[in-house]
Amino acid sequence: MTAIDVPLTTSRPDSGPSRGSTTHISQCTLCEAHCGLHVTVTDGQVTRIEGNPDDVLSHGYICPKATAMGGLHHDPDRVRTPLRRVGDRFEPIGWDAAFAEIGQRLRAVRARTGTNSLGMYLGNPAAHSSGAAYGFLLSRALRTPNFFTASSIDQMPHEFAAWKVFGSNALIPVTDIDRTQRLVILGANPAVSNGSLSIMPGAKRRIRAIRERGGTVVVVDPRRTETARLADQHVAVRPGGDLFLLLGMLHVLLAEKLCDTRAIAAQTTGIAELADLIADATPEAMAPRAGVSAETIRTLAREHAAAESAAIYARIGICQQPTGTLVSWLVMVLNTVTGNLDRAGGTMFTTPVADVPRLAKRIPFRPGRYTDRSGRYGSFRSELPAVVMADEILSPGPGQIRAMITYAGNPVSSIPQRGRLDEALASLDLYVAVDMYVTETTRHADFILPPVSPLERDDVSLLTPVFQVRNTVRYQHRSFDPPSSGLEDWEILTRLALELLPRPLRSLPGPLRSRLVSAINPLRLAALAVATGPHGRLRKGRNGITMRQIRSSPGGVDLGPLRPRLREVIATEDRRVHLAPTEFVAAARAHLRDADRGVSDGYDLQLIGRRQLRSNNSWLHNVPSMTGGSNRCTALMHPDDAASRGLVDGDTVCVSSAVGSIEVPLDITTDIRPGTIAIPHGWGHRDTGWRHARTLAGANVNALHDPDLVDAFTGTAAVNGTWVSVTPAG
Ligand SMILES: Nc1nc2c(c(=O)[nH]1)N[C@H]1C(S)=C(S)[C@@H](COP(=O)(O)OP(=O)(O)OC[C@H]3O[C@@H](n4cnc5c(=O)[nH]c(N)nc54)[C@H](O)[C@@H]3O)O[C@H]1N2
Ligand SMILES: Nc1nc2c(c(=O)[nH]1)N[C@H]1C(S)=C(S)[C@@H](COP(=O)(O)OP(=O)(O)OC[C@H]3O[C@@H](n4cnc5c(=O)[nH]c(N)nc54)[C@H](O)[C@@H]3O)O[C@H]1N2
Ligand code: SF4
Ligand SMILES: [Mo]
Repeated sequence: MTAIDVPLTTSRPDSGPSRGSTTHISQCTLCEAHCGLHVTVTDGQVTRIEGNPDDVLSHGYICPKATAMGGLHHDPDRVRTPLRRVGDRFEPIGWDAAFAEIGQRLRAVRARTGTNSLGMYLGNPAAHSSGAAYGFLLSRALRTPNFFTASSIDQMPHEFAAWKVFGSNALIPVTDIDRTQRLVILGANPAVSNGSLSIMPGAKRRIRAIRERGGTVVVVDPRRTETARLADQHVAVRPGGDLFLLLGMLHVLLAEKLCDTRAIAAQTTGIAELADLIADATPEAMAPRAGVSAETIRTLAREHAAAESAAIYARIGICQQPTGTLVSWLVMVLNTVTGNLDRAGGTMFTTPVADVPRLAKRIPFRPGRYTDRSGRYGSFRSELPAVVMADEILSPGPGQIRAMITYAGNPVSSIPQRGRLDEALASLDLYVAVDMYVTETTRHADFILPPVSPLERDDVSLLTPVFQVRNTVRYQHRSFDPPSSGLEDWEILTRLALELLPRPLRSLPGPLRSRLVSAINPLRLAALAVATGPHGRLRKGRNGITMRQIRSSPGGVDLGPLRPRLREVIATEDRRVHLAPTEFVAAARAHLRDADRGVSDGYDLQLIGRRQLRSNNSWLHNVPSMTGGSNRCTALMHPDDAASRGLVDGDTVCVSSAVGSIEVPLDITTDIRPGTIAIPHGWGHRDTGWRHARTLAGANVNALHDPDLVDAFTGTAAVNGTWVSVTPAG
């Protein structure tokens, strides 16, 4: 373990009865919410995990997944030492030997076929520790265009829209849920997910509070979700119908002069182009395409305009669509034209400790600098969409990927790829996985490099505060000392990056190298970011916060509610909000012109996703307490659709699309819109090292999704709305 230049865990004696117990102030890092935890350890075992009531953002809330932090830590299947492939088995190898051999083989591939033949995929949990920054550092050291992340099956549409509208992909406005009087949720289920890009641990309580203070909550979703149950109104939009719903709302807002266009024009451009675009998009014209009545569209618009404050919060349901970027753009437009951008109770930019929104103005950002080899996708955020990864590995020719690193990702499960990624990863000259499990993906690796468990690391997340619904900063204390040979992700990634540097740097003597690596440890960088950030000592003098303060506070430091800062952070050249980017208007026009195709090539149902409270993408099914009960991979179907196919509850059905088919049990419910079925992702773990997960039923829903069906602007996989048919299995 490289020495970390900060004190170890701050722990306080347990007030409970068991002797020899220590309770640590920690954080759950399974999702963006990073809920504050009290982790009690007795004789080396996690014996209790509770919400930290002092946590300045989660206030004691935890979801049922929090206890999995203990399950993961003690999981006998978790990889704890570096592994090297020998034939069809993995054998332990020492860290130094692993880095030396990987370095030598990476450099050999680079010498043989060039930097373009190196590739990297960075997955979701990377963003839940400081490791993410070092992952990006490693991608730079690889100097390859073939860098992919889970963002391209996730939030890229929001980033692309933010870049066009506000001038930076980092400027995604956050929903001010705690002060709004009207919340419209579009394609998100925060009661289960606890918010993403508007991070709101304890979302249910926050949503209930809106209604308790006399406000209104509306959920627009093809399924009556756990969130919809808390709302005043549920609008069962047709999958992919959001574009038309929002265009219809915009028509009403402008045609009925419900917005103060003069005030809007002062800080924006494009209002006239918008008016022109929606001239014929009447609620009556939009209703069939949206699958929502004209009256509902009209009322949604009027009530939004009339509310004291209002926010539309849109998330993954609308990103994973062919119209993802357009819908994300229209959400920004509607929030702006109703006067709800940059005001309390609307949508606002955060003021986080590390001032990413402000820094974003200075970071050079050149989208479209290069493309994938087919020329279909331009780079965005210096990466290419993950749907092309299999092709970039399998298709011969210059630039074919021959060596790959994956970090905290399971793309074989999480990406639509027509089942080709297995073959692709197996065909590489070198594949290195930075992960703590043998998964659908990492089982193909030549080396698996496991980080210590999340309960064994101290950390401060600088990324999640950028999207929190309140400005805070919190410290994650370790609950266990790491094993003496354990490395954290950032150290593994830095060691890999060093192997790509010229000889004098990569062959430094061990002690010197350790000093160099520890000099850039994340806690040091965080201390620097805090000191120089908007709340730090350099700006605020003695009133500024310090790392010492953050570390010693029992639940983090509260930095106040979101505050108006559009003028300060806007990054467009003319410092105005661009409401009508030319290419968005043109694309929206094309959609309006297109005839509605209704059903598609004999497939008569539309498949959407579904997140489950005790699942976490693909990797929590090995913790037995997280499985069973309702947490199963089933297809939700409306009783009318079941009856017309002669299907009954519990039947195993075959779900087929143009690209594949899977078998799953049927779960019949009126909660889903007729014509739609919902299946969760991340299931089907047969060929992995997850001994418990392997025994569970379930299938990989991404086998049904076509990697060529993507959001037009970002290549984000459009997994919501895939046309399928359902028949009895067997
Ligand atoms: N328990 C749990 N929490 C999680 C995760 C998890 O796996 N499990 N994953 C985390 C991650 S990585 C993320 S990105 C976030 C995501 O957080 P959310 O965005 O809240 O994710 P979902 O619950 O998938 O919500 C998407 C909703 O969109 C709806 N939908 C599907 N198609 C359409 C459509 O065409 N239009 C509209 N309007 N709605 C549609 C779906 O029915 C679903 O209710 O959650 C995070 N939190
Ligand atoms: N059909 C469909 N597909 C989807 C989605 C959907 O809604 N529908 N949602 C998409 C979304 S929003 C996301 S974010 C992606 C996620 O896609 P990915 O990021 O590719 O996959 P995960 O399932 O999150 O897998 C995470 C991996 O990281 C490992 N891991 C966990 N913690 C750590 C850590 O601290 N360090 C390291 N080194 N490894 C760690 C786990 O063992 C696991 O192998 O899935 C996407 N796929
Ligand atoms: S919402 Fe649940 S999984 Fe996410 S951080 Fe909080 S406790 Fe962990
Ligand atoms: Mo995600």
